[in-house]
Amino acid sequence: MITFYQFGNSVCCQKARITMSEKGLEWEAVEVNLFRNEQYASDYLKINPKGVVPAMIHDGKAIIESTLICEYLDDVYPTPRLIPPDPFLRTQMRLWSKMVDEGLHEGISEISFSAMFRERLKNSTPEEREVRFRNIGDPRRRDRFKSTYELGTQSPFVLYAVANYYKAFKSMEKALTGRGPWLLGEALSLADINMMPYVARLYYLGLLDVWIADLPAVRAWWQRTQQLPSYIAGLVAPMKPQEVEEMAKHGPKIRGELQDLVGQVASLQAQFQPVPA
Ligand SMILES: N[C@@H](CCC(=O)N[C@@H](CS)C(=O)NCC(=O)O)C(=O)O
Repeated sequence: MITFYQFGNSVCCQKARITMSEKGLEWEAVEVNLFRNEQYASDYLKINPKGVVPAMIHDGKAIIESTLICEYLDDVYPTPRLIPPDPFLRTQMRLWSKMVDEGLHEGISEISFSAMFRERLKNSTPEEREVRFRNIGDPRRRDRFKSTYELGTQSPFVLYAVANYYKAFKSMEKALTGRGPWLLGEALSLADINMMPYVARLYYLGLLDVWIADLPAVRAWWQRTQQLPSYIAGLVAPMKPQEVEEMAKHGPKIRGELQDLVGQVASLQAQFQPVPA
């Protein structure tokens, strides 16, 4: 029996739901409304002391961190295998989860926040805002959050977000060119599933082509992904029409600014020179 604590449109919840769908699992969903600060409710903190979604209870044990939830599911329900058995390929698969956990997750929070949630937070009550800021225990996370709240796309954290996506898409293009159809080759793996929600969010914000307009292999991967039944069941189907509308409405407002930032990152990359041996 799986109990899955989630919030509809959260990227890390989508990742775990795609994994569960790929394996044909059934689960009971419990909504933790992040806009009502339910992630900080004392009962929920007993399950996930980090005060974030997702969390999963399986056989009475709480499992947190979406990357670990997906790996746990693959260990416990090995069909179909989403972690390659080959040790080298496993390291390749984990490089993609590291890319998400060490860059894209923060990146998409910054981009989504500056496009949509910033405005929502500005319109929330001073009490709700106060709880939000007070409960960011980690100093770096607090600085990031405040910076994007105050500066929007002018926050340096949005530039870092754009740069992380730039690197990720270039790596995807390289991995998929002349190979594929999936990131590790023939078989779909957690490498692909890790990336899907982070690409999908940009798509729904109307911003994806800012990065991938000239990356044909990534575009083909994205077309394939959109046909995948587990992607549809785990990400598309649970989305509410108003969430889709909100993304489509607010994303394009920051498009020009993001295009400028991509240009800045590209010229920085162009200055990179390997040191001759
Ligand atoms: N590394 C964590 C990140 C979890 C995370 O940041 N979740 C977001 C939603 S995608 C959240 O719950 N945010 C609530 C908050 O920041 O208060 C994971 O992958 O599970």
